[in-house]
Amino acid sequence: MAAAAVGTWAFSLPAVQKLRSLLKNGVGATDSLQEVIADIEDSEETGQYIIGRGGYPNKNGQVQCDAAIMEGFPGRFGAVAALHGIGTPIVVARKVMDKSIHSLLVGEGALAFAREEGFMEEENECMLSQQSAEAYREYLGKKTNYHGHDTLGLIALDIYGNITVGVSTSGAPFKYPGRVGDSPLPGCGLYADCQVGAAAATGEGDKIMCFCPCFHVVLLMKQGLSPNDACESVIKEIINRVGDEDMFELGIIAMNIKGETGAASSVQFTYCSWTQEKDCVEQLIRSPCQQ
Ligand code: SD4
Repeated sequence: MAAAAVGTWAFSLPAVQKLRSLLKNGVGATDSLQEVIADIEDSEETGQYIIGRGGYPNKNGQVQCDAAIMEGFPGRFGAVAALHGIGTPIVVARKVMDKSIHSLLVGEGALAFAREEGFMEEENECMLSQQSAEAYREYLGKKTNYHGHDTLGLIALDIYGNITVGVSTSGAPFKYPGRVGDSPLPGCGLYADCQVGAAAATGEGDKIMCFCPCFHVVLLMKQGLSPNDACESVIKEIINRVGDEDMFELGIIAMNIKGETGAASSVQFTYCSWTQEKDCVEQLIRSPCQQ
């Protein structure tokens, strides 16, 4: 079977390139995703894209992360939310999927579980980068809200035909402590079905979670729509419901079980895609969907 990978935003390019090499070498979809997402979470540099270490802290100055992973097999899902002090939240989410009787752990409970699984809790200072600490100082000075919404979402299909989707974010910058976005919520920030495909979302999570867009995209692919058409149809339906004026930032990537990829967005959106058939990692741009 031909493998494939797709990721949100231009900064997912190195992750999709690495997925290409892992998947071509026969590494499974879930292991590959965990590895590339953890690399990005743990890097201070990519924190500016609202992910993991170096991500923007909450309004109390603490970095709290959300991460989730979902395999296509029914019930294979694990997530953590509002987790602090851990550089690779996706790895904890994977442990929740594999080892816990629960699916989603939050806050102190998620941290306690991580400790039990052997993760070392780090001081908050280690989770901040120079850039995010500076941004926080500015926020404290001006109390202005930052309006960036990046988030890493990745989908991988391995040569054995398994599909997995993973999402990771430090959430809305300077958020209320304990705020959880769309990313760790199944159907909202991500969804996968081994007979159909998978989807991942990025953008304004407080709004996104009201529409379950990833479940909807997978449902439309099940009804025969291509990944591109399914994403576009979901975005347009939401625009129709809320109106142009009130539409919020929402980008969706999707892949069907044949390894075809697609995306759509309410804003200009870059995503990265690779299919084993073409064997070329591409950065593709989607213009904002119109009603
Ligand atoms: C969230 N969708 O938590 C994620 C990430 C984001 O501003 O875009 N944050 O809402």
